[in-house]
Amino acid sequence: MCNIKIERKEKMISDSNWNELKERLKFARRIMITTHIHPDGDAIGSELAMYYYLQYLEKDVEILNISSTPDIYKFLDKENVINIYSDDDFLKESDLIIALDVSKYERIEKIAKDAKKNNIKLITIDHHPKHTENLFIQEIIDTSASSAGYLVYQFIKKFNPEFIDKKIGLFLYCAVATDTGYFHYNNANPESYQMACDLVNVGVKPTEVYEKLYEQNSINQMKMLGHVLQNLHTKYDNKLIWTVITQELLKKYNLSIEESENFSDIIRSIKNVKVCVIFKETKNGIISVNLRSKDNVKVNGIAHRFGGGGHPYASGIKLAKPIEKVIPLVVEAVGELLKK
Ligand SMILES: [Mn+2]
Repeated sequence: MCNIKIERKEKMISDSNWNELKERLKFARRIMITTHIHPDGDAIGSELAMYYYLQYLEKDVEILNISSTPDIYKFLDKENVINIYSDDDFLKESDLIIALDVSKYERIEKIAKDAKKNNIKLITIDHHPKHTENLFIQEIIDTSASSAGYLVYQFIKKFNPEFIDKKIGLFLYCAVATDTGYFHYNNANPESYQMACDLVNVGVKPTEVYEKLYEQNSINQMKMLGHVLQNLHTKYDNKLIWTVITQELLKKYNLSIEESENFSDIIRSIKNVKVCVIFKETKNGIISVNLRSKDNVKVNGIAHRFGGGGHPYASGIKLAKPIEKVIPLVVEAVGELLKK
């Protein structure tokens, strides 16, 4: 047991927050769970843990998402309980909607609009910074938490620790593991290791999970990565490395944009690089800018400046401008950041 007190950057979620949520659940019969568009491992893992927990509490519960589950996370949803939100039938009859890993209601798109229209209470459990304008009646937000999964874990552990078994442990482990880059990003705090330790104790197998999450690349993904690595651009003494993924390139290798998701991890591994940027051309022509950084260089300021968002070391921007205009804007902004 580690007895060192952990200094929190911000006030932790208090017991009263969790009690308030528990109280709301008590009076809710039907509950809808959702997460942001293009869900990641934290989103899917958190949803599944919460889903089975609410079932355990004998609630009528469904997971309805805006986007489909990425292939890489499908192994988690063995019983196919995650569905796409297509109409408001279930929503309309819900007493509560719990959004996980969502701080901005726009990220649940139509669900936010339909919840408002039907007057359904929305709650969020998240680790992204708060947004001022919001629809949530309760925001359980802790930006010092590694992941939404960590918060869901805290909640379940507080009221029903016996419920966290190997099955639930896997969901929670994947949530925290994916959001911390398998425990090596800056948000991999002592609590995430403590949580991982608890989950390994209930039977989660880190080696198996790693293989499922990170060793599933296709030959074409590796070939396209080869192309991307051949075409890296460097600036500011290699402190910035950037590359471009076009629709043409994706077509050539028969890949979707999501299948290039983990490329930034590989690029980030270059010695002395501080910021790594991938410019991705989406199908509708919008440029998605993926910013990753290390060594205390925080890129979320740049993301905010261009209307994007995210975490200090992993943020994103979407710009409806031609790529040749987007690149110099971002490259210059990174240059200013690195001068500081
Ligand atoms: Mn997350």
